[in-house]
Amino acid sequence: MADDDRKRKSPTPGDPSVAVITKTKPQTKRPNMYRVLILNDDYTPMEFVTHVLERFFSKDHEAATRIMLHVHHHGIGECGIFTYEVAETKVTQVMDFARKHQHPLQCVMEKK
Ligand code: TYC
Repeated sequence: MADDDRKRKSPTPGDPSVAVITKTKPQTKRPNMYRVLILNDDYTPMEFVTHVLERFFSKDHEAATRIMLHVHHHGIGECGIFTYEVAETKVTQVMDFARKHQHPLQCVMEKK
């Protein structure tokens, strides 16, 4: 090959004179987040709801009482925001716990 040709041609893969720079894309994708909500009803005792918020959502007694009263007055309220699997687990835990104690408390998740 003529010298002029070699300069114009793309370097051959594997040519030890060629440095390969691998650009890694920063992984900045945030996961989808889900709101876990509890619904008001006429039968579940207030103390039970407060206990649920302390037990499954790590709220202190004051925060749990505030959320419970918000739900009591407004019909619905937020327990927390989680990734899909965590939100799903919380909903199942609350529903199982309410059923076990024969309370009609409802807990749902919604995409943010
Ligand atoms: N409304 C219920 C009562 O008066 C209390 C309650 C609060 C129930 C919040 C559910 O998510 C709830 N006993």
